Amino acid sequence: MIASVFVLASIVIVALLVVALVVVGLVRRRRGPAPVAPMAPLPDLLVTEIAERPVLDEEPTLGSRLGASRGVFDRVRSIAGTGALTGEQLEVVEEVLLRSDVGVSTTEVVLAVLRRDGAPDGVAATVRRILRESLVDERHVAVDAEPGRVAVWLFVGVNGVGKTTTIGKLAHREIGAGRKVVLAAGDTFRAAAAEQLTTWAERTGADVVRAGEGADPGSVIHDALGRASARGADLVLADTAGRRANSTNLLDELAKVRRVADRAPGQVLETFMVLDATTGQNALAQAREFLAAASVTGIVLTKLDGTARGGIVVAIERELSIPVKFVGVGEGVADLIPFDPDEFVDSLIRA
Ligand SMILES: Nc1nc2c(ncn2[C@@H]2O[C@H](COP(=O)(O)OP(=O)(O)OP(=O)(O)O)[C@@H](O)[C@H]2O)c(=O)[nH]1
Ligand SMILES: [Mg+2]
Repeated sequence: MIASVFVLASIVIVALLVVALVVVGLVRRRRGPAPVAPMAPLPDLLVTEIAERPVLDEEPTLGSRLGASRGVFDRVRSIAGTGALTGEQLEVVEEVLLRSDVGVSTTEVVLAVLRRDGAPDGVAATVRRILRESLVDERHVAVDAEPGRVAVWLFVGVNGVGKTTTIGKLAHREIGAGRKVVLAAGDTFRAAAAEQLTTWAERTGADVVRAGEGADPGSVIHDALGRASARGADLVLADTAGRRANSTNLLDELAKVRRVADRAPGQVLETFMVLDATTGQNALAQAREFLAAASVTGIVLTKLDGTARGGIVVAIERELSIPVKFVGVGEGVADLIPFDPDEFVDSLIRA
């Protein structure tokens, strides 16, 4: 009898202990994890160059994708006051501008103005104003061909800069605007290029004309124009190769492709030079090579989401006098934005 009372009591005690443990566990979980000691602050240089993570499921805006480039300007934003600048402050401005890749000449202009006038509206406002003045105002994108002809946009640039991806994004955009679009796989250097373009055509609802590896790019463009006019399409987006297999000059070939594309029924309205922003000043050197041969009408600057060197836009427009018409801010189909100079300088510098 006593033994069974003892066993019963033990079972009750064990049960109570288990219940108590469960309750304590639940309360702990509600309170969240134990607090973690705060991390030591990062050194200045790192803080300024950390990109804000883009919000990928929203329509991109320049502001939301320019985090790394904006970070570079933190040190300019933090210069308080509105009078003359100290030598040290001028050095900070110079360093920031060069780091953001706006280029030496624009940097010198900014420093000269700050030395001469001080910063009556604040340093950031002065820098913003001068960068904005370095950007062109006219950046119209031509899309309406003469009656009976088909508009052609040609895409040129060295390999890997983002030509094919940009064509896919623009097809999406123009089809969304109600246009009928044909893609011409003029990069016949490797078979995968036509495959990649075909995938974009399927994704966006564009038509695509392609030929085998090594085919003549001119004849692909010619066929695409035939298809476009037979089907009443509004726009042909023509891809080109960024390199050549043999000694044939790439620029000569581009000139030839352009001649074919501009022959009726085709009419070349835009020749976009695609540049990769992450290559900074190298992009500028590349552009100079292409300019003469390809009659470039606009620049598409890709990968602005992945660089702290967004200031390269300023260098490009100032040095080349060719407008940046679109910027790539990610790998998705919607990640292409018509370039707006006011929004751009605000995204970089405004407090
Ligand atoms: N983050 C980011 N990546 C991009 C952007 N544009 C293109 N890319 C990526 O860059 C890489 C090269 O893009 P492609 O479109 O194949 O470049 P391409 O100029 O056609 O290259 P070739 O055909 O080899 O001459 C791909 O991985 C793209 O997803 C952009 O705006 N942002
Ligand atoms: Mg390509």
